[in-house]
Amino acid sequence: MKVSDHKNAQLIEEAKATLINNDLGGYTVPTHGLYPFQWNWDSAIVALGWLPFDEPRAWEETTSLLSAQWQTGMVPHVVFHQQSDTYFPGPDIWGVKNELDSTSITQPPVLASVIKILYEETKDRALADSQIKTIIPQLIHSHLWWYKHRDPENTGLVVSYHPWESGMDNSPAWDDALEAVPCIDWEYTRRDTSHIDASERPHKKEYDRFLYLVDFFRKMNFDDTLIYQDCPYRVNDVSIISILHRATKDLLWLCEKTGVDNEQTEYLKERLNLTASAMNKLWCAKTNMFHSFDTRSNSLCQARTSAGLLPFFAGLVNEQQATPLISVLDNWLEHSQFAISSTHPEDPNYEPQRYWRGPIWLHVNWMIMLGLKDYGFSTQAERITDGSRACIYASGFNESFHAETGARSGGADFSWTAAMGLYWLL
Ligand code: 9WN
Repeated sequence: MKVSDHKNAQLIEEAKATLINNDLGGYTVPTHGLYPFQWNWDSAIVALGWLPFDEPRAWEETTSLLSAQWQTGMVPHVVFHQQSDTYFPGPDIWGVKNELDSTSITQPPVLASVIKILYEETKDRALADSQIKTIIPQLIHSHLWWYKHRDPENTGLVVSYHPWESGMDNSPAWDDALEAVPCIDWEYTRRDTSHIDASERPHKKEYDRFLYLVDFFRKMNFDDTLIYQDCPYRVNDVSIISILHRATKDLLWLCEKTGVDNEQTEYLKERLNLTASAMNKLWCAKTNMFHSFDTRSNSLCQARTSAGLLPFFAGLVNEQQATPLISVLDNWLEHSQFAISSTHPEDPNYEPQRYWRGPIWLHVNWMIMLGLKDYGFSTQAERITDGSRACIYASGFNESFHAETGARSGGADFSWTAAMGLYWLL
């Protein structure tokens, strides 16, 4: 389904206005109030939204994020550029003492894939060439950090220490792994449920553990080695692994284009091979899907979530897996006229309105769609594109969408949804 040209033009203007209104000068907040800072994977996606109408601003979105890169190479999950009391937990709880306040964890590293798109689609070659000179070394530093610090035993599969790192915070995939984490023993006041109805947000039992982990990182002095050894939550997140894999390929493409060829790029190539040979560990022959793996209990995370389709984006689905995985996807799409829900509708923990337990997230659909196209599954790619567009037609630029009705879910006037509208759907 498509709307009239007039309606489409109106939606484009609304999407632009959303980004402009969420622009705090060099970085774009996901939405005012609920998320008043710069988030890592949000900013990467948002740069794609700026690209068609303000290229310098698109680059700036990425460089402002990279300006908070840690000396270790980690690009933090949230950058606290300026103070705000509408969000919890803020910088005081995280306790990081860097020049720029940030959290002490990271988020899915989709940035290099976005930079490749900016570089390929630029209309201002001189600008792109000058930006890329400083960005490529920063990206290499970040990817080396991922492999060396998050997979120190060279298993091929990096680990994540917090559901917030996945960006899919209360996904049912994390339920069992999170239950093994103690609860914090101090009182706190959440701010999210003063902006959004509690029925659309994670439960207290999840926040108690989210915060325990935040305390734990601070107590470990943010030391990567100690955290790797002792963190009570340590998972091979199939979404992060897939996004990192694709991003490393895209980074190596950028390196080749710009004549960067050294020991570091060789190392990254070796890492790609290592991941490809380890992926079978995340495949489940019973569900015919990929799952994350809990390295503490040594078992696959049970839930069937959209993360399990992201290996398409990475090119990590082999010939034997592609056909059964496409059957799973076809069955998934039969449940709604909209796009892929964050949890499979037949999963026992599916909740169509609760955040990452059901609602539809457009940027995840975009990544799955790109992967399907690469594999030649164009019918499914088009179906996902149409279903994603239908979400915007049904209810505008929301954080996410009710899995069955396409109704608004989460925050309104949301940057990454506006960006997906501008770059992909409108
Ligand atoms: C915690 C900003 C972020 C997204 C995440 C989404 C949500 C934060 C929260 O909002 O997470 O990082 O407080 O709920 O889950 O994917 O990056 O939009």
